[in-house]
Amino acid sequence: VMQEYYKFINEPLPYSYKAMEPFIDIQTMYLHHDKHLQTYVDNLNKALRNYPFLQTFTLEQLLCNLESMPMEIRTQIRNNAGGVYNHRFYFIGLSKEHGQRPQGELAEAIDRQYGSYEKFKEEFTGAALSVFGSGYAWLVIDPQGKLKIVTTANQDTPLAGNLAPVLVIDVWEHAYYLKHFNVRADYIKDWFEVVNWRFSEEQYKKNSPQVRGH
Ligand code: MN3
Repeated sequence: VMQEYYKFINEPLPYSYKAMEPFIDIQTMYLHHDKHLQTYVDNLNKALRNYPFLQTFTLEQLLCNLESMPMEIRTQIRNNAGGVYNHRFYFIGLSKEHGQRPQGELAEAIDRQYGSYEKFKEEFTGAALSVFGSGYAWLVIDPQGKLKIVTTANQDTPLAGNLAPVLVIDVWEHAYYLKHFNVRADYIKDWFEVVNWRFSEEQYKKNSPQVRGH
């Protein structure tokens, strides 16, 4: 049986490129998905080309086991599996139903942890603004089941730190420069209008130890 050398594919967006207008422009969505993310997919496949065993791994398995990846491709896996994972999470985390707010158990947890959605937004915005250079801001669940806001650099993921992602914003300049230029704060404000809180709540329920009955 031939090995599957090009395992990872760039899954199409679950909405049209223009679905985030006027908050995120059509050209940015197209370039971000079809060019930037595609490059990570291609480079990940290239990195794994001579490692048939690793081609059976999921993105999560690659990223949670970076320390045991072959030295000569470890950095490529970190950057490119990370790039694919982070971008998929980011794109699935956007919705064409604009103006959503946190709901259900996640909304309750946010209120408990941050006082209110507005206060959470302030804190999350501060974290997203604080990312120096390229990276992401995340809402995650820590191993104790507590919500936490963290930032990651480049294409690092929270997975390696045993943190389960709930929400992410990509603050690499390619995510906003065409529309918002250098004003990251404006992009963050617009991004909040297109967050897929339904997806985030699913992640929360899936990963919250309390909900799992621990
Ligand atoms: Mn990006």
